[in-house]
Amino acid sequence: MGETLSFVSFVTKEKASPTHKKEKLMNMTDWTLEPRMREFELGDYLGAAPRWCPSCGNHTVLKCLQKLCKDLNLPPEKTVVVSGIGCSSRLPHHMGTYGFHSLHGRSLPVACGIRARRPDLSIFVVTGDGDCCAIGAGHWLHALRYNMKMTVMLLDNNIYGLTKKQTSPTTPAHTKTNTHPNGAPLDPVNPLATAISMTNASFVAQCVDWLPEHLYNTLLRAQQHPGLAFIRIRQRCPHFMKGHLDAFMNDPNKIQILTDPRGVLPGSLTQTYGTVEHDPTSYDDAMKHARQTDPIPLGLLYLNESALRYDEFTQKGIVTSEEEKLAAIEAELNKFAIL
Ligand SMILES: Cc1ncc(C[n+]2csc(CCOP(=O)(O)OP(=O)(O)O)c2C)c(N)n1
Ligand SMILES: [Mg+2]
Repeated sequence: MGETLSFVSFVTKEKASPTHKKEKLMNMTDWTLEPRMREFELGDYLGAAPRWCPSCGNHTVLKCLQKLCKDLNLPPEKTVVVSGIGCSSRLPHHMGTYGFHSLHGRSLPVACGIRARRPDLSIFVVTGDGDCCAIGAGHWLHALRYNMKMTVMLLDNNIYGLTKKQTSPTTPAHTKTNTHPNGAPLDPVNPLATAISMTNASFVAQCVDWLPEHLYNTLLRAQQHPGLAFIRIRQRCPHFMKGHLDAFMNDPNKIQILTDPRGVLPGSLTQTYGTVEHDPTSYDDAMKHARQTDPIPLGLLYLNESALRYDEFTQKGIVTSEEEKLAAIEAELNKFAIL
């Protein structure tokens, strides 16, 4: 009612020319159908309340991802978080964006499918060490090679968490688990060295869950990368791997920050931890750091910005007109014409 009154008073009091009046009226109401520039808040990225154990590393990853989306003002309807199965893979439920909680080991083929058809979306993948390095290992390697634009977070707690403590490919040898009560017999897979060695891999970084500033800066750097950014996050599992990373958390000498202008911003970490200059474009240096387990190297280990991107090939033809699509179908059918 208030609005109507002010509208009437505006029309009657105004003594201007009809064109001027029309312009004024147009300005009063925005009739354009274009969506306006929107500012998002942290609350726009909140989903269901997380039910992970207290001090599980998944909480840090969730918070960093939500803050990143907010800081980059990513529209929630243009953002998708894809996961497999595991405690970590529940993360999409806790985001206020689109999400795809897929099958065990299948986050990457789903994400690659989305990327192939939706160049406009921001894609984040969350996968556990079992999900990625065991059942999903084939998909993992080929996704690295396809190098489609997306950020892949390997939440590596060195155990199958959801199914209650079975040996995963990254479980340290001799760890007693439900599948190996006398201790895991084999040395673990090294996800960093494996990723770097894959043909056409382009971005491999490492973080730890208890240093959120560095994790956030790594996600930020990954977003600037044109291809697949693979981030291994060393992660606590307070229930099934109690204290397994305590030594690294409690002793600053057991963390080493890799620095380079092309790498991850070290932020305030340089005040506490030792740094080492590292050229991420050197394959040999990247491999050297990938094999280093103590101290844990943090930052961008490997970068190859000229690696080919498979999404650039698969996206060809998506924005063709109806006529062009019909002509393409005709051309295909004509191949079978009997002359
Ligand atoms: C095809 C298939 N095989 C096995 C399972 C059982 N399963 C569910 S989660 C999981 C392991 C999860 O471990 P990880 O990927 O490390 O995630 P975390 O729970 O540690 O975050 C397994 C074996 C399943 N759901 N589907
Ligand atoms: Mg795990």
